[in-house]
Order: sequence, then C-alpha cells, then structure tokens
Amino acid sequence: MTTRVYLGLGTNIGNKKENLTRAIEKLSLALGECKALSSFIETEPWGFNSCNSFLNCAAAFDTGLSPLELLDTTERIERELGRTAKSSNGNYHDRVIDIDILLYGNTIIKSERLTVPHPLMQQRRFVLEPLAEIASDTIHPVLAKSIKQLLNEN
Ligand code: PH2
Ligand code: MG
Ligand code: MG
Repeated sequence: MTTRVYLGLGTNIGNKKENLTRAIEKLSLALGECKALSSFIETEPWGFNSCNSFLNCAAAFDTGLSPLELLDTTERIERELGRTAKSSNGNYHDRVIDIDILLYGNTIIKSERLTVPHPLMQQRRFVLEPLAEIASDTIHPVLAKSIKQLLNEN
C-alpha cells in the first residue's frame, strides 16, 4: 500500500535550479518516480530578511514509507545536498535545500519531530502556489478546504 504525499522544496543559495533538480532526483531514487512536479517559482524570503530570493516548488510521490521514515529520507537528502543549520523556533536561515512534508495522504500527525499537514502551509503563498499547480482539488485534512481555496483566501 502506498500513500500520496506532497513535498514542498525551497532553496535560496547556490545554483537554485540545480539544487531543486538534484533534490527531486534523489527523492525519486528513494521513493520511486515523481508523480507530479510544479514549476519552479521565484519568491521573496518569507519570515526573515535575506538578500537571496528563493526558488520553490512542490512535488508528489506515492510512498510505502511511514511518515517518520519519509522524514528520515528527506532529512538525509537535505544533508547530502549540503544543508547545515535547521530552522529552530521560527528563526530561518539561508539554505541550499529545504524539503518539507506538506501532506501525507489524509493523515494528521502531531508529534515532537513532525507535524503534518505542515502547520504554516495555509499562510504561505510560496507553498500554496506551486502546490495548487499539482493538487488544486486536494483537501487539507485539518482545514477541510481545497488547496485552490486556501490559495484564493491567502
Ligand atoms: N522557507 C522558510 C521560511 N521562508 N520563504 C520563501 N520564499 N521560501 C521558502 O521556502 C521559505 C521561506 C522556512 O523553511
Ligand atoms: Mg520549510
Ligand atoms: Mg524544513
């Protein structure tokens, strides 16, 4: 059995297009083929000040991994691509790559390591815009609204 998962990817240092492409390649090796990929959109840093604009995208995979196995996988790939510091208590940093689990099927998870759906996704156009390209009618299991609706309200 597999679960449809949506990931949000972002980068704001180095060769951003290459960073996203390499992350998608590594995710595909680990999870199986990418089922849908949004365009790469340039966005301004949200929630912190930086001169470095972001490139963001969203991707869909069908995986047999559990949520925490998926998190282990995304964190390993972040490290392999050179990610160092992680954001902590809302202090964001420039980064080579960030891979966030946005949705894991309809599953709701609130654990110390992982909250799914991503707790801030409904506030972030840099997440909703690319996600709406590949999952506009998918329903957010907590807010009970489609991604398209969340984007329109944002
Ligand atoms: N990620 C953040 C904080 N701010 N801003 C943009 N534009 N794109 C991001 O991916 C991003 C951000 C935390 O992970
Ligand atoms: Mg993030
Ligand atoms: Mg992250």
